[in-house]
Amino acid sequence: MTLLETVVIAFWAMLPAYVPNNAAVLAGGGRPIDGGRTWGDERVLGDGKTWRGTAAGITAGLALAAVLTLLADDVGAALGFAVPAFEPLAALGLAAGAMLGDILASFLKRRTGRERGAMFPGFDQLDFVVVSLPLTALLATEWFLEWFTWDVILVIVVLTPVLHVTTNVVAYKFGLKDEPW
Ligand code: CTP
Ligand code: MG
Ligand code: K
Repeated sequence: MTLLETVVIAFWAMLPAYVPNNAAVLAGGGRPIDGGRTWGDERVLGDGKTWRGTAAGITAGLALAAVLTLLADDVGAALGFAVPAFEPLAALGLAAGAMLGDILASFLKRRTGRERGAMFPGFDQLDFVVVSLPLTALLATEWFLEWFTWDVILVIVVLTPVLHVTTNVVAYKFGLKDEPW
């Protein structure tokens, strides 16, 4: 595989995990998942993790996976190398895993005294990768092993923080997000 192929496959394969966070930001609001409950002096998760945002995020990830699956053959033919079509369980692992990783990071933020919206370097950029990849490996093992080779995973770990920082700065500049991270 050339580096370009690896980068394209990594990006394509991760799109259903990338889009949920952005959809959650656009759709967020309403009832927080933790229902306002606290653990110790802090909220369990905080007002930034809502049912609506989470549902919208997972739905957006699944919808994008369905569209990419319809396009995979044609795009692969045009590029001259195959790109992944998503099995339903792979799509679910990527989309739900991304939201779960983000929720887990908020849980850890609250336990370490960080207020809602506080920066949490490393976690902010990779929380969704850390949960979506293992969950996908669990739910769709063969599919995962076919596409997520070690070089693809390495590209994801390097590419994701760059993309995350870029999209969040853009979203902040457009007034869609309260903080640029
Ligand atoms: N959001 C949501 N539900 C989620 C994730 C995000 O409703 N599961 C929405 C919230 O409106 C949130 C915004 O998207 O404020 C930005 O997401 P994020 O940066 O993850 O949350 P923060 O507000 O920064 O809160 P935290 O400190 O807990 O990460
Ligand atoms: Mg935030
Ligand atoms: K986050």
